[in-house]
Amino acid sequence: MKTAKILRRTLSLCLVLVMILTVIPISFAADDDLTADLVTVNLKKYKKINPSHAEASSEMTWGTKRYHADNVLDGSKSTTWREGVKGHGIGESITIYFRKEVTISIIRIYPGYQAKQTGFYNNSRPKEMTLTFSDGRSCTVYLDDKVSGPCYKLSEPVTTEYVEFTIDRVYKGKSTDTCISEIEFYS
Ligand SMILES: [Ca+2]
Repeated sequence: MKTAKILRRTLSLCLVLVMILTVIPISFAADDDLTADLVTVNLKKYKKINPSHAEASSEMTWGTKRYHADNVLDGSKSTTWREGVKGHGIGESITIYFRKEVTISIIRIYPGYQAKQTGFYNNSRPKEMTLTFSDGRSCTVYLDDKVSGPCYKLSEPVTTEYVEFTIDRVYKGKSTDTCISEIEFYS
């Protein structure tokens, strides 16, 4: 009888330990699980962040036109960054730097070359991009194929020195070159 009691207590203790060991890793995983979710927001409730500059893994030059990285920060949807490698630019990236660490809540992206509707569909547009922050965390944004400036809310505000956008998948245009017209950040 006494042995049965000890056995029951031991089993109960083991069950509790298993439950604790299962829950602990899940709670740690949840902390690292950063996401960027498409949202409709009133941007007037957020403060716009002024970046320092942009650098890209490649840029296209065509005649006298240079489609450089800083074109995503000039406030004009008629100017664009255009990656400059052969193919659709899968794996190419553009990095936006800030003067000091900033805390970002919302990221707005104007994908493709938004100068004209024809310019948009003539060039390739990002469909999926990985965003990487200076603390090493990253998340993915999924973009619709239309002339627009969708906003993405981070699952928690991220303090960072830069944001790197890497092209993972694209909507193919007549030209293989992939473009981004503007990127904005809000805290
Ligand atoms: Ca621009």
